[in-house]
Amino acid sequence: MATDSSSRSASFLGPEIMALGLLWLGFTLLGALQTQARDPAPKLIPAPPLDRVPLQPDFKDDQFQGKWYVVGVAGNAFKKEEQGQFTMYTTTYELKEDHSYNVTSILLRDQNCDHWIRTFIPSSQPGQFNLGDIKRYFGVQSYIVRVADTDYNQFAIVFFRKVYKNQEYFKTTLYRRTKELTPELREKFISFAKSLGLTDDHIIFPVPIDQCIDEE
Ligand code: DBS
Ligand code: DBH
Ligand code: DBH
Repeated sequence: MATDSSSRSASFLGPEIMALGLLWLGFTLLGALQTQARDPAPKLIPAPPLDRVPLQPDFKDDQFQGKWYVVGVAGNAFKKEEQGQFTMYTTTYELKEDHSYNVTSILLRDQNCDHWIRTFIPSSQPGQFNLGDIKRYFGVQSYIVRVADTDYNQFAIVFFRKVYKNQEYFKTTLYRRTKELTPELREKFISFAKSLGLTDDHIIFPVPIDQCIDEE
């Protein structure tokens, strides 16, 4: 029997080796615990399954192009109280020949206008994208973008999910073509965020500014 031969070989090794093995196991577990204490994994609301996130039907990539103001942000790593003043930024989508987007976000950071440029590559479902050249982003294991709802010329609601260092983060952004937010869109975004499992303290409405985001 298999159990017989394994216990026979274990006793054959002798008590000293067994004790060393247990000691090794003990230190390994202790080490793992210590690593966890030093670098605690943040407790996050789990991301909804992708098939439960709406997808804009009949997505038109050409009409989605251009500049969007980010007038709402919500996500499992966003906390209203801890974020301080969160200023408005813009994200601009430009279609390339191959139907990928060049995506540029411009943010005010420490009195500078930060440009954050990446590529979104279309997936098999129109309206869903993967981050291009993912190896450039250390620790990012997967990154998916899904346009949930848009009318192209006024608003869009976009869902993002990334796995970063084995942690699953998700966020949703409310885009507008202008800096103003209507009460109706505000409520629509809140109810969308809540449908993803988020609560009010995860939902942020960035403060409009004039620096950086008015260019072009
Ligand atoms: O681009 C993102 C997609 C993203 O930044 C997050 C989630 C999905 C996110 O949670 N970001 C926060 C933590 O990295 C942040 O503070 O930016
Ligand atoms: O700077 C960033 O990391 C950033 C800016 C705008 C970002 O990750 C994003 C939008 O998703
Ligand atoms: O590293 C990052 O923070 C990052 C990488 C890819 C990021 O925030 C993002 C895409 O939005």
